[in-house]
Amino acid sequence: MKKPPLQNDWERVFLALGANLGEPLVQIDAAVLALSEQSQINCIAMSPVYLSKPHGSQDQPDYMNAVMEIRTSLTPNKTLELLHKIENYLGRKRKIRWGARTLDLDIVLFGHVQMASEQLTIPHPRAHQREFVVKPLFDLDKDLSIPPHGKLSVLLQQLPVDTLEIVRDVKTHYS
Ligand code: A4P
Ligand code: MG
Repeated sequence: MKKPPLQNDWERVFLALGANLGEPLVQIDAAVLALSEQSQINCIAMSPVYLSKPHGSQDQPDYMNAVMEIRTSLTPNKTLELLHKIENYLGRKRKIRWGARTLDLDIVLFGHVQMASEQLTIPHPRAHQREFVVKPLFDLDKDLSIPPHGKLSVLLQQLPVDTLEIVRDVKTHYS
């Protein structure tokens, strides 16, 4: 689909992708494709993909995780709605919170937005505690911070980054 040129007022957004059921890498790539087909989204870059130990219930397979940078003209709530549509389309069953899933798409950062509603908290409230989010975010932009928790470079020092295994060691730039 032909997209309009990137507008300066489109928000710079970082999405976390996670999967630990089915074929995680296939689902992550399918989610990127689905995002790239949206007229109100421009995909900018994709981090390397990591294999990570599960946070929460240990009784589930390891996860594959990555972070994607996009630009969008959608609002935060419309973006969340779209992510849920893509999760459902790609077979996500919401059964157990923090349990195994075919695909989880979370909003980590949305420009400078800070908000907390019943539906949506931005920045993602647990992102700063997660090596599988902080490391790929750092791979995309070393200067980023997660408000109010601070710079990624500092957060990384407190996280077990050495438990991450690289599955796909490429950073992809789309435009
Ligand atoms: N919600 C609020 N804020 C956000 C946000 N910034 N982005 C709400 C996305 N959603 C947000 O999420 C539950 C509700 O959170 C949504 O309906 C939305 O309104 P969900 O995706 O339906 O359920 P969930 O994913 O089980 O819950 P949640 O809270 O998103 O879980 P987490 O915190 O994402 O944890 N271990 C490893 N190694 N890798 C992982 O990717 N993921 C989880 C899920 C646990 N352990 C993991 C991983
Ligand atoms: Mg989620």
